[in-house]
Amino acid sequence: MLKDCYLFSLPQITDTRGSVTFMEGQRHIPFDIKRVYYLYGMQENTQRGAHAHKKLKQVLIALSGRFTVKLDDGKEIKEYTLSHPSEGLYVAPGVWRELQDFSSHAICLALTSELYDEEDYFRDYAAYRASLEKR
Ligand code: T46
Repeated sequence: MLKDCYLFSLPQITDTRGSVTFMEGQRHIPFDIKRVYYLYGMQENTQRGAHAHKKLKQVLIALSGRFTVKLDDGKEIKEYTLSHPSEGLYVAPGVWRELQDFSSHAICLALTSELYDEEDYFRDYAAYRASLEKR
């Protein structure tokens, strides 16, 4: 839930040529990475996400630009602004997420613990809240 979500720093090695950031599953990323996807081409007032996952763990990284991730576990709401490619946000299963306030040229990289499975999504907020009450 929300208390399990956190921002963290990835390695960054910088020299006169620029910087490199790298990540390995189970070392820098707290799971084996099964899937990678990225979101791009968002207009400034677009919202993405607006769902929760039952099992999926993921790390979000702003490869370029800036955006806000709003997390909600039914008890608490927290907002994180991602704006640096060496910073990751771990999003635990069972947390509703909304991505918004995209700057121009924002790219959101996502590393996930599971392959894509539509059955893993709560895309309806009322159904998500109802599932929390059954826990
Ligand atoms: C998340 C947020 C941050 C696939 O077929 N495979 C994939 O791996 C993904 C990510 C999407 N799709 C299909 C499913 C939909 O037909 O692409 C279409 C758009 O996906 P969606 O509406 O889920 O996109 P977002 O940006 O709202 O959500 C995505 C992830 O799905 C989600 O896990 O946490 O980014």
